[in-house]
Amino acid sequence: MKVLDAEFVKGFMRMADDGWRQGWHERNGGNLSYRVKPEEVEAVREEFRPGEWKAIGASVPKLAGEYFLVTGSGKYFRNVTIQPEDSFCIIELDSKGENYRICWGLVNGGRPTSELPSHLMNHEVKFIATGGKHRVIYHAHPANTIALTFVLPLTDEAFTRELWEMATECPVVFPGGIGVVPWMVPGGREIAAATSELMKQYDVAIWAHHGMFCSGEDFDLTFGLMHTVEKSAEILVKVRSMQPYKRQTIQPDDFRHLAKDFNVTLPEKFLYEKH
Ligand code: 2HA
Ligand code: ZN
Repeated sequence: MKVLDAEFVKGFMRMADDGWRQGWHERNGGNLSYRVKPEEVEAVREEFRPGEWKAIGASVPKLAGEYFLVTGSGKYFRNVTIQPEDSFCIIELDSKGENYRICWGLVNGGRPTSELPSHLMNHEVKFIATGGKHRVIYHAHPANTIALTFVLPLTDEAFTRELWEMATECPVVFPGGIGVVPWMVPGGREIAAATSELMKQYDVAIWAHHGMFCSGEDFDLTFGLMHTVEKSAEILVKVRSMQPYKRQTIQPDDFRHLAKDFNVTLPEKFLYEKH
């Protein structure tokens, strides 16, 4: 089968295009990666032309030998559906999880996303934490979430609680909460380590003054998670634009009742009393 005819590749392209249409991917902003299933690799392997091994810039031994579909560095999400072979690639990791090689795509040259260390370290943490269930890591620049990083305290507790309060579905969609990374230089091992540390407990990490990372089992769940967090952030921006305080909101005990009825566990550290 041709790579571009495979369902997992079509799903990847649709998600990238959905993100572009949301306005989350100005210029070359954002990046997306998917850990390809063994049977999906076999189905398209005939088109693979492996290149040179190159250093990942991080060590991910638990992902040795895995294949990833990943957007290219400097490439535009806007072009993913119309120039797929130029915009993303399939990479293979070596037996140590320290080097990668491009097997398909990026036909006009280039390399995988500048955030490859963050993507792969997040994949490794989630691979361990979910027993291999999570396959998608998504980074985008949604404006409302970024705006909140200028006005809310940069803590997991503040972001989780404020965004839970803005839409009743939120504590059900991300019951584990949200992690926050303070401003750091993007692209390197340090921000990758800080993000993957948070991904041990959360499926969402916000990068202050930059954007968001989400992890999930498939394209629908991961896109839906980013979409839900950003929608909630948009509501908070609207509320704060009307007046600086909320006249009424969902209270800690309301969340406890919701948790019981919806069978989710909401950590008590997010249900603090406000003064
Ligand atoms: O340009 O979003 O964080 C890609 C990015 C870097
Ligand atoms: Zn970014």
